[in-house]
Amino acid sequence: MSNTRSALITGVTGQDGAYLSQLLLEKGYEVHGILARRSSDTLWRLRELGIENEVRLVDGDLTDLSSMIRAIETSKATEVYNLGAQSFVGTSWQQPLLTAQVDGVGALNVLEAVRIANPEAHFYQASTSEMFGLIQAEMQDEKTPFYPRSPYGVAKLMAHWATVNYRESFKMHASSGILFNHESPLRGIEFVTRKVTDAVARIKLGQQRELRLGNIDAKRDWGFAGDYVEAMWLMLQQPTADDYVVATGLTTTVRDMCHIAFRHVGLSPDDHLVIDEKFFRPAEVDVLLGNPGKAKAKLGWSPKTSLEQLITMMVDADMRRLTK
Ligand code: NAP
Ligand code: F7E
Repeated sequence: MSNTRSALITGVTGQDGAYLSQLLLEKGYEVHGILARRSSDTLWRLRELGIENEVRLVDGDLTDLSSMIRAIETSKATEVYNLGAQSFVGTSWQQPLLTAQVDGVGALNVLEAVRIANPEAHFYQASTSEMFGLIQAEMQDEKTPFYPRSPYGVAKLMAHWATVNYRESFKMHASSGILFNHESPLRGIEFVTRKVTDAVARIKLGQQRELRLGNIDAKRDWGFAGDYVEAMWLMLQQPTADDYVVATGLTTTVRDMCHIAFRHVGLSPDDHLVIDEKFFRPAEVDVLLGNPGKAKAKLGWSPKTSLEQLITMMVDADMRRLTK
């Protein structure tokens, strides 16, 4: 009988799925990941980390309960990480029903699949600071009331409460990580940090002249995805399941984040940044600032990467990609 631990990750092709796979493989896990049917290549992140052939891919979709049950059965996973989502807030106003199906009902499908196929498995739900939305406290922690401001936030709130409810109803080891924004060189190009670092690299290389952004007064608590996946794993190693805020405890405007990126290549945003109404949202989350005190005290987790280190790492990675 093998002692190898087995994990199943939904959203394995996403930013966090790739870093979490890498972490679990390093720890000796057998890693299984849900691969949703797409016509284009979605494996580039696993490839960049050199683990494309080490992750065992299982066909499935969050909106298809039967595929989730089969994946849990065949993987024999004792840890299930639900990271799959339509995760771009802007798109959630264009596709609110899809976002609700994938991010809300999809999470319920995974919870049901765990309950049916292996109720002893430890479950992680990728909750989000977007649930705080119109913030009800200057610094948000696990006790701060929620006030989502987008269809994405609303769908994620359903998934969060479903996780709490399955823990309380069925005594499942179901934890919810309320993660604040986390970024990396593997971040999707539509999110503001990567949009900025990619544009800065292109401008430096003479491939682009301007960078068009929306609300640069918005403030976010940004950390490094590689640090944050460790917190996910730590949650599932605890004797009891719980909810944790994962954040840096610092907040920065989009404007100041841009300055870091441009400064790194000896340029100034004043010469390239254009404000474009097109990128403003119907309802904005003006500021987010998380208190990671509980995660520090109970999980022994703390962020290791500063925003300056994160953004310069991303600019350097985009420069390398573009000059390859
Ligand atoms: P991401 O890069 O957008 O990855 C999303 C993943 O979900 C992709 O693998 C995608 O597959 C998959 N997916 C989408 N629809 C699916 C479906 N119907 N069935 C199965 N899989 C599906 O997101 P991320 O940044 O890694 O974030 C991971 C999770 O944490 C998400 O749930 C996100 O909402 C949440 N979160 C993120 C942050 C953050 O700052 N990054 C903060 C808090 C919470 P394809 O590659 O095939 O599209
Ligand atoms: O926007 C402002 C925008 O799209 C950050 C997701 O991972 O984190 C992410 O959601 C801020 C917002 O991330 C542009 O209005 C200005 O205030 O990078 P973002 P997000 O919406 O905070 C949370 C925690 C998640 O859970 C989500 O899955 O930047 N902003 N100008 C812009 N944003 C974008 N994308 N593009 C712009 O041009």
